[in-house]
Amino acid sequence: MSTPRVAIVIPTYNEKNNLDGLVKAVFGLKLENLSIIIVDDHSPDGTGNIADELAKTYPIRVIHREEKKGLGTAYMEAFKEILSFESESKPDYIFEMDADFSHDPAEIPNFIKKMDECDMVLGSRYVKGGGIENWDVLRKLVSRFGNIYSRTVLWLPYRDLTGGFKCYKRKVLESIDLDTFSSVGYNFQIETTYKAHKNGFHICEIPITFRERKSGQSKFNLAIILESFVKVLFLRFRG
Ligand SMILES: Nc1nc2c(ncn2[C@@H]2O[C@H](COP(=O)(O)OP(=O)(O)OP(=O)(O)O)[C@@H](O)[C@H]2O)c(=O)[nH]1
Ligand SMILES: [Mg+2]
Repeated sequence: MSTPRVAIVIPTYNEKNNLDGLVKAVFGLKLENLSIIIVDDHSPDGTGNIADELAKTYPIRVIHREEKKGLGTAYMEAFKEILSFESESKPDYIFEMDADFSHDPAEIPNFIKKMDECDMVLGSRYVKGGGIENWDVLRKLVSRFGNIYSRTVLWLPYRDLTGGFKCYKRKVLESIDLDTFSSVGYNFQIETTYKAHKNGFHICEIPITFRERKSGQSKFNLAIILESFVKVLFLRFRG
């Protein structure tokens, strides 16, 4: 296959201290056929304007939404837009990535390489070689428990179901009905992998090192945990 076209989707909410550096680090990899799609939810800190500025220099498309509507719906909107591109500009590989440097841009080439043999690659903190830096014990426990819970309820063989650094072949997204998603928030990560698995795709995991954000505020809260708890049960029993 010729060099695959790669699109990296980055949802942003109040990431003014991170976005510029991240975009430059991604394009600094000098990968061919790479573009970024930023979905900004009218960030009060002006991240959307920074995105527009960056789009003047780099191959970036910015989707502006009028208010904060959740990570899951941000991805869904970006995926729908990508799938509606003219066929010659449709990306072959589509990444999900956080804006806050928790996901290391230097690991992007590892995903692309692994995509030769897989339909979808999950960046995993819980396989050999993966890890987490600077999370407190409580956050680690919640993540561990969330993974064990969803693995068990959904009968999935993957170690990291809640991570947000992952890559899909376009056909995987085409196979998933993006209008039937029940998750608005972070549970989206579990739901996409579950649906891809049910559709029979070959899903692989590679180790990543996740780093706690250095700048900006965490949006993680109890509502996110509760959404996942309930929605995983919904997924299991309603599909
Ligand atoms: N567009 C959009 N982006 C969001 C929303 N919520 C979170 N994000 C972005 O999604 C990515 C992941 O969110 P984070 O807040 O970093 O979530 P996290 O990594 O679980 O938690 P912290 O890093 O501790 O805050 C970041 O790039 C956020 O800016 C949202 O409602 N809309
Ligand atoms: Mg984060």
